[in-house]
Amino acid sequence: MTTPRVLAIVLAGGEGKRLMPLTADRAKPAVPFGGIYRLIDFVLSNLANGNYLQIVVLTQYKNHSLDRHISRTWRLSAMLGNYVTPVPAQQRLGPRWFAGSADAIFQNLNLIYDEMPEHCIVFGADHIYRMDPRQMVQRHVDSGADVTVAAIRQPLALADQFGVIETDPSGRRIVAFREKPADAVGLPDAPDQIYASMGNYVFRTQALIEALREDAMDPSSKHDIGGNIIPMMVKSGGAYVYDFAENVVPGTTDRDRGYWRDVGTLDAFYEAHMDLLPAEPLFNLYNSEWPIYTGHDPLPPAKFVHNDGDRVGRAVDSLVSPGVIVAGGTAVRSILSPGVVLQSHALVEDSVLMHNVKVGKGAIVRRAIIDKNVVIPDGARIGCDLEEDRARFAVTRGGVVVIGKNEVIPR
Ligand code: ADQ
Repeated sequence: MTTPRVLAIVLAGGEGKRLMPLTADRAKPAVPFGGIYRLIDFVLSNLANGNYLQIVVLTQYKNHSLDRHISRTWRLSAMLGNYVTPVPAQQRLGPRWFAGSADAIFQNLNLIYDEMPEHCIVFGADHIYRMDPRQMVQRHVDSGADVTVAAIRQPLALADQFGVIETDPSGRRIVAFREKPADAVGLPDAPDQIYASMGNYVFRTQALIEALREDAMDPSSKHDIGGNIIPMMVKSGGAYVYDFAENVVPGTTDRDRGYWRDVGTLDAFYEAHMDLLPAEPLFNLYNSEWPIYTGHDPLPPAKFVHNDGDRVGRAVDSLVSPGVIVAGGTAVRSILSPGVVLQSHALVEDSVLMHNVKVGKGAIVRRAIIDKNVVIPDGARIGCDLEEDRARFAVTRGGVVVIGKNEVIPR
């Protein structure tokens, strides 16, 4: 079997408005996840585990922490011709930013010409999942498609958040693709479900270049892959679907196979964290056959100690990162990121605490996402009275309190 030459392009320029305040000063793919990771680590790990090691990451908004994370963590062997390169918007074609995801690739066509791959993988950067991309590329090559779109069944109620796919009776060829329709109908065999695009595509390079050029000349286009490029390719008959349910990833079980979450909203982001916690998690970070890679500062091990001589710190059903000190406090069903400190009698339940959050003595934190460096004063109550919290913080529709990075909470 010959392996085709493939260049991977990761779209990481999304603004992530719906994740505010977590995206106030970082790009969505740089948002921390699961204690020690950032969102972009998941797509990059899937590509690296699949042995796709020439990767460009197109960035745009607030890309500082994203660029730093990629260049510090994702250093592949240049000697072997491997790379993960962050490419910020450079206004190469005049004084304008990327108009949309298609324009982002169009403005960087030189990167494709440099490699002249036979196929281009184009994947989004803000999903939590494991996927072996080789299986999708193989299907794409076998079918001779111009583009292959990865798809997964999702609830009909969420249709307006996704590209919705209709196939021919064989289930392989796409006959209609509508980006975020307000009037989608369910699938014939499951009226409450739709077939959603995962925002992951494999293109025949030549077909991609031609489509981008045609799109660039259309003044009415939004220059969006889901909104413009895929519908164009559907019209010309060259768009096929790859059903994610067929993807088999080493080390997954019946419980976590096929897990995929778009964490574009705060509630989805919170729920995806809770999926990590059960003894048999819905997404298993401990699958060493398909590791999720990341990088972080060298930190000492987490420690659990008595404080005030009365009470030992403990954490149950929780993920505890290096550098955490639980000094007499208690964490239940929570994620503690590096550098978190819980003081005596502090109680943290069902919460996500990002780097260096300090929870003072006797403070209670419930159903909350607390971004980096926030200090919760002694005795504070967060998530205990949502009316009170709404006056001070962001509270999601699902009732999760969200406190932004460096926010100062008055005593
Ligand atoms: P969305 O996620 O809403 O839908 P979009 O906001 O374009 O689409 O983001 C897609 C990816 O492209 C993200 O990784 C984002 O960071 C990146 N991106 C967005 N604008 C960019 C730009 N100007 N430059 C570089 N990168 C950019 C998409 C598809 C849907 C599909 C869902 C699945 O359009 O069809 O159903 O993903 O989550």
